[in-house]
Amino acid sequence: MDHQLTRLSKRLSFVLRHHPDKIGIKLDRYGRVDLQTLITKFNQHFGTPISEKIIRKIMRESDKQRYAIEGNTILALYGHSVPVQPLTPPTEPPEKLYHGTTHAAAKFIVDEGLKKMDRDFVHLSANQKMAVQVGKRRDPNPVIFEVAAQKAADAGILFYPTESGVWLVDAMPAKFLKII
Ligand code: HQG
Repeated sequence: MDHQLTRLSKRLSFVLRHHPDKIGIKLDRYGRVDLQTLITKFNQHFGTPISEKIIRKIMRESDKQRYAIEGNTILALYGHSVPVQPLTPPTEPPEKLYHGTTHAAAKFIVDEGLKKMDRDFVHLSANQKMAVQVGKRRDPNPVIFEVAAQKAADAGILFYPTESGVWLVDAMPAKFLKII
């Protein structure tokens, strides 16, 4: 994806995940907003204009599915810091999931487990490769945790799938985590 589209995608994430108020839009409880309203307000606020065609191009060319267009609305699929309810009901997870992080964070995580920190959920990856990518954002040689997801689900933890291979949980106690 070219530089310009990446920049627009980051701005879309910024408003749909964290600061809808910055451009004067309101998300519903699932994080959705009317697509045409978003486009109008986005273009009033930012210098580089966006259109439905450009948004669909970003969605096609991104490495990950960050947004979904649902009817006449658009939403970020994960990554919120504003409170939103997941659109999908909780689902039985695969046996294992993964989480990539920094050495500094791993020191806390082995004792405290995974906490959601600044976001609305803890993010788990469907496979090791994705976890490495997530971890590499902040550590060139990230620590990868394997999550005993099915065991955690048996213990009552709710897992919310997203279309992007990211699984969302409220928290993950240390006893279900193992460094691999
Ligand atoms: C860490 C990107 C200390 C956690 C990615 C992580 C992902 C703790 C950081 C998505 C902790 C939070 C989310 C504890 C967790 N003590 N540190 N007890 N528990 N942490 O960015 O999972 O490209 O909010 O390990 O690809 O890194 O934006 O979460 O390092 O899918 O679409 O606290 O964001 O997607 O960082 O990344 P984040 P994340 P996009």
